[in-house]
Amino acid sequence: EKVSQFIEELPKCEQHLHIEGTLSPERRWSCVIANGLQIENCSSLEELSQQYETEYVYQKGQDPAKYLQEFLAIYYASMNVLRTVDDFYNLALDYIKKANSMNVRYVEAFFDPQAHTSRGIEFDVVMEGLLKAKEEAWSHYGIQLHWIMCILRDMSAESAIETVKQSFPYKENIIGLGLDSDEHENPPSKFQEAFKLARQYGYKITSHCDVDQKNTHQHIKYVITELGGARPPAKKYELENPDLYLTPKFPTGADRIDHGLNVADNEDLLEFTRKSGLGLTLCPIGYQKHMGPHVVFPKVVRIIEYGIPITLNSDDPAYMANYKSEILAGTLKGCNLSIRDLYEFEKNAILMGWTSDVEFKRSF
Ligand code: ES4
Ligand code: ZN
Repeated sequence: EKVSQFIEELPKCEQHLHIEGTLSPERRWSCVIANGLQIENCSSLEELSQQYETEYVYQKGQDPAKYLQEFLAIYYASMNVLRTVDDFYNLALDYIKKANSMNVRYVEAFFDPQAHTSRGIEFDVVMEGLLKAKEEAWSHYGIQLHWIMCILRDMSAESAIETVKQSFPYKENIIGLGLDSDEHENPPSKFQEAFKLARQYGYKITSHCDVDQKNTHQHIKYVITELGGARPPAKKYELENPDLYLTPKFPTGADRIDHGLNVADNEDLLEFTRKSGLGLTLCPIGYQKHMGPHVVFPKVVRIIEYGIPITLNSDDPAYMANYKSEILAGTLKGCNLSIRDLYEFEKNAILMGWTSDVEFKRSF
């Protein structure tokens, strides 16, 4: 009908997507074959697809508090098949083709280098594949793809610093540093030094503030006010194009918040977040699976009505079974929004976007 046609045609952005979370059963199986590997209890693509549909999706009755840990266990085990430059290139290009089919034109995607280096894959192998895909995304599909490197917060602060240092030769092709993986007992403050270093390299800064975590409000406040320390002065292109960039208002802290749904828990936090000038990358359809729509959608509505800029995103679409277009349709319905709202969220994404390409932003 009319709404789905509007969604299909709307030029769209993606700002909260883990590229490893787009690993389809088909691509995973082709890596198994190409690399001469085996997957436990699985001898065909059909069986693997079956696993994705039955075991990998959140099951009703599973403990919601353990949702993140259980998801991450599957996510890391699954990406073990990624070994070569071609594997990373194909992984990313599969997503770009999917994005192109949905008219997603601007992408800032996460990757998790430590999930690969910790199992013996060279940092350079990961980067070579991802950067080749970035070039192809632009030259062949006209999609701007930018990479946000993420630190695994359940690994050490030292490993984080080491990883940021490893990324130095690629700094022109890494747009930001993020923080993901298991938030339990892993506050953002643990990584302050790594994030300060990232700022020296010119990276923008963001962090997951996952939903309903222990000390979630503290973590959100820390990310907003402290993470990465002093923000560098605005770039010339940012100052000259204030209509194209969201301007963070506090002198210190992150440039964005990933998730952050719990800002809706109290008025103080809502007010504080709005004052910060930061935007949130929400993934409402992902939360809704384990938290239930009656909890998630009112919080999303509260954040929107408070005037905090948000974008709608798909997080780990191979496992959460929803890509961008379904995210928009599902959130529109769940929050009782209008297509005008969806248009505004894509406009927010452009404002929140970190690219220095003002021409592209203006043309969007
Ligand atoms: C993630 Cl949803 C989520 N949270 C934290 N870390 C992640 N890595 C991939 N998806
Ligand atoms: Zn995420």
